[in-house]
Amino acid sequence: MDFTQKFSLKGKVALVTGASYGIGFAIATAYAEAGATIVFNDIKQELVDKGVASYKEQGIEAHGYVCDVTDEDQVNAMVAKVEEEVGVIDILVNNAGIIKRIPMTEMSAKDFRQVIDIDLNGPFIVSKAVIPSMIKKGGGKIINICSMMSELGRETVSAYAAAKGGLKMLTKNIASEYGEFNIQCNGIGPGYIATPQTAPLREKQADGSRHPFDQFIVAKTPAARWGNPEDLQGPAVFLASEASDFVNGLILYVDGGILAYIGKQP
Ligand code: NAP
Ligand code: GCO
Repeated sequence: MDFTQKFSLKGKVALVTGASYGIGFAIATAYAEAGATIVFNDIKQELVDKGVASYKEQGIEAHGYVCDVTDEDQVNAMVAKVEEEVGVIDILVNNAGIIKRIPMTEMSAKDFRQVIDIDLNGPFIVSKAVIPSMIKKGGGKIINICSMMSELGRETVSAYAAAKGGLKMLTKNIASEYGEFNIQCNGIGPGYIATPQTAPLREKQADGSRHPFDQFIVAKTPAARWGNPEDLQGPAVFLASEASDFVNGLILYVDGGILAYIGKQP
């Protein structure tokens, strides 16, 4: 048998949430290249339209839907529409997410709740919506986009770390509860990736020097660079494919070695 066929996604329907651009877009384009039909959502029609156009530029006929992952009615309606118009979802990537960088004691409960709602409740709502059809179909793959902050804290990201830590455990619980139905649920923990979400951390300073955080992260990363969304494509295809059918409840950190490294002696 051609072993590489185990990494094929031919004939599969993949929903990647919040995938008009950024990490979700990179993962979806890799899935399309591996043979999957791409479905994605965003909260604004204009972004869905932009996303469809971006996929088209890559030669991909993606199906875009307006849906806020925190709204259970919208999610259930979207999943029903996808099943009718495209097919049962075989692969779900819970990618949609936000971050608010505010010192905890200055953060409103409203802001804290919004991050938890999108980054943790969203994946719960969307997973709950797709699992019944996955069970009927004989199995499926769920990949949750976790974070370094699923393991580490830092100043100003209390809500995000709480959400991503919770998402790590939701991943393990879905794996535990639905493994017997041939559903594998795993996470990807990206390191620091160059996307719009981290752009503020890489902004050039007034004097043209690199942002202090940019310098900090490069020093903390054994690979000595920021990650690119494309660095996540191989791990994402692996976790969506038959090649990972006995992998369940894993958080696969794709971080250039940050979590392994104590840091250079000053
Ligand atoms: P991004 O560039 O900010 O993109 C986030 C996407 O999620 C956008 O398309 C956004 O749509 C969408 N979204 C936000 N709220 C939503 C909602 N309620 N319903 C549906 N879609 C929603 O972020 P990214 O860097 O690509 O990150 C993607 C995922 O990876 C996130 O979960 C993030 O936490 C995680 N992550 C990122 C990094 C990194 O270094 N970049 C590292 C680890 C983990 P709008 O444009 O309409 O807001
Ligand atoms: C931050 C960054 C990180 C990254 C990512 C790291 O402010 O520390 O935004 O949280 O987004 O989650 O894995």
